[in-house]
Amino acid sequence: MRIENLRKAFSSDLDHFIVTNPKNLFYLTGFQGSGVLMITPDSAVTLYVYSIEFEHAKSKARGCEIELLENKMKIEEKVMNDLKVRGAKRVGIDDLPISQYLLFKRRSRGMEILLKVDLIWKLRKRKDSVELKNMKKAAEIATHGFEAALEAIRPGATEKEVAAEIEYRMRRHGSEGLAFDSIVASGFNSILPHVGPTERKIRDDDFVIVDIGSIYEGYCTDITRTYVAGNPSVRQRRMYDAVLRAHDRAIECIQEGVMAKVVDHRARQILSRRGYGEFFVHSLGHGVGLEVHEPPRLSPNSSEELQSGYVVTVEPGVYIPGYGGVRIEDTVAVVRGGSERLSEAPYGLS
Ligand SMILES: [Mn+2]
Repeated sequence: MRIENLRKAFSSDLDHFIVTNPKNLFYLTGFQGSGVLMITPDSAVTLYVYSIEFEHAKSKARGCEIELLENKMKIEEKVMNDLKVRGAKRVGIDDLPISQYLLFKRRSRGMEILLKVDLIWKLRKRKDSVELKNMKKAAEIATHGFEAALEAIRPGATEKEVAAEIEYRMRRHGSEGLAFDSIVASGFNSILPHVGPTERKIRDDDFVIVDIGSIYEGYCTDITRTYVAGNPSVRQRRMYDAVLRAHDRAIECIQEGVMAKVVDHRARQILSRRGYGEFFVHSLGHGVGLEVHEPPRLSPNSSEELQSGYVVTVEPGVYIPGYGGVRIEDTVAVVRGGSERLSEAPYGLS
């Protein structure tokens, strides 16, 4: 079905398509590993793999024939030869390292090789019900991670110790790994949106930003909560409330047909009104799926319109140099009539 959708998408412009990116291979066939998938204008679809991946491909790959390559043969050579024999002229290719692109290009012998990264992204951006179910499960696993975080965050514990407890708990609840390196950033570290965990010991009045992601059936989640190790001060509460309000209002304006930049603007507007505008230093969010950072971006200069099935993060943050930072993030699906938060981790500073 997905392969058929891709064929429909490319056939007005291209005669063949080759797929190299492991996430795209997984999306289209169910097999994630190294190999090359060739999609033809008729019904033939071939997955080329070496013997190291052969059994794996045989058990997982659907909707394609599997062609075993001899180890001495270069995969790019074989694919380009077969394309030539088939009379290919305009061949699309997905996202790949430039070194591999050149290996294909050098063997193109008159065929045009055209980078068509957007074609598969257009399909991957819209998650189907199975993908949404997996992403919900990933979010549920991360919720267990936040329970572990709340138990582990106390004055004297290091950021690394807290991260270890979170990661262990997520594994115990079925996470296949980490969607990205966990962030546990306390005190002054919390003003750096992407740093930590370090050996720093958490102190009584620290903000602690916990930004974590689990993986289920290949699908990632990305969620952030901010806590205070002791009793939050009035200033900390004021900051937290502003970020939570920006987060809630932004989620409320997510629906099919809304421009991504409008959602970003909503959050920015609320933080500005409360005097925090200059401290919101990144964009509001990004798509999530098989990868933790996917299109579309929710940012001031995005030209994308939200569609049902898109899954995005909403993550406003305020980072005050010399003081501390707060970020609250959820993974949200665009659904008919509005949006749905996939994550259920509770809010609150402690
Ligand atoms: Mn994120």
